[in-house]
Amino acid sequence: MLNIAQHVRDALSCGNAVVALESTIISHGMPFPQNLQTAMEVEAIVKANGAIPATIAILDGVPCIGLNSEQLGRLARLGTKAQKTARRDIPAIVAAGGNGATTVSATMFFASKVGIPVFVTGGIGGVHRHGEQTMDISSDLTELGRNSVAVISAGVKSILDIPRTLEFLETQGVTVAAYKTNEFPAFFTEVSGCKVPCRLDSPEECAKLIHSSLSLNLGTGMLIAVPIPKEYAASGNLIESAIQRALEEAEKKRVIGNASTPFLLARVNELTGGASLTASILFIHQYFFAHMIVYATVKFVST
Ligand code: PSU
Ligand code: MN
Repeated sequence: MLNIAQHVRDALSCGNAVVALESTIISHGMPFPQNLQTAMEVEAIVKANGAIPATIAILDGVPCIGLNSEQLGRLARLGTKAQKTARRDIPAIVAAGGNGATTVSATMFFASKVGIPVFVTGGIGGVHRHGEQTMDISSDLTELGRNSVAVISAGVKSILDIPRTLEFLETQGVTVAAYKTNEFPAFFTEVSGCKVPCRLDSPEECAKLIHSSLSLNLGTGMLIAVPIPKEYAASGNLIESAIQRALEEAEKKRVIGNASTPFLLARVNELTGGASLTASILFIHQYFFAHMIVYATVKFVST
């Protein structure tokens, strides 16, 4: 039922480093052709750091672990015509032979199935604002509680309720750490007002943490958050103000459920005249450099 790309299969069988990448960020995160360009650049950064990228998506009903450039192009062109696919959506897309762009939860599920221990992305889902009433809590969080994949990300955007997201992760038994900071980062800004239980200051420390979780066979996932580089703090703060406005609009328009994240991100982009998209792309590149530094030693420490 799974199609593992040959280069990913080879790397896994030789014990070489493989990094999982999600695909909702390609289909719903930005328009064509920026999405394709970003996806290709991100794969190139992973390769430049000595690992094999495995972008995960469902094409014609087949879950694909690792996409070739033609498949990546197809997904980028499909854009939002590909269905945003969280864990719960997987059986329906497969049964219908459809095209699904996997969120963090579905990507983690497939990464764990084929034995990829590390997954790098931009922002993950979390507890939505007013989640205590709507119960809109991303399945990314429950997936982190049930799969032993380490997700390295830029934290959680402030479109979400960050304190409750961290509470929920604690309940799920997810190890949460931040890189060279005591605070959990909020993607566009380094500060969220929330302390993390674990701080890591070097790639070696990250690698040891991942290794200890895996060797103890905890079975739960891990979130390592890498904050925005200081030089982008100013533009990050501008985007933060647009986020507040987008949140008010979403509430008035009663945008709910899985339409909420794409609505908010698109609206923030409009409100900032495209700046948030440009910044996102830039930040994603920066994060990938930071993330890959983290990843580079993971394999070394774990063997
Ligand atoms: N947050 C972002 N950018 C994103 C997403 C979340 O800052 O692109 C995407 C990811 O694919 C994530 C998904 O896994 O949205 C979460 O959606 P939901 O809140 O519907 O679970
Ligand atoms: Mn949701």
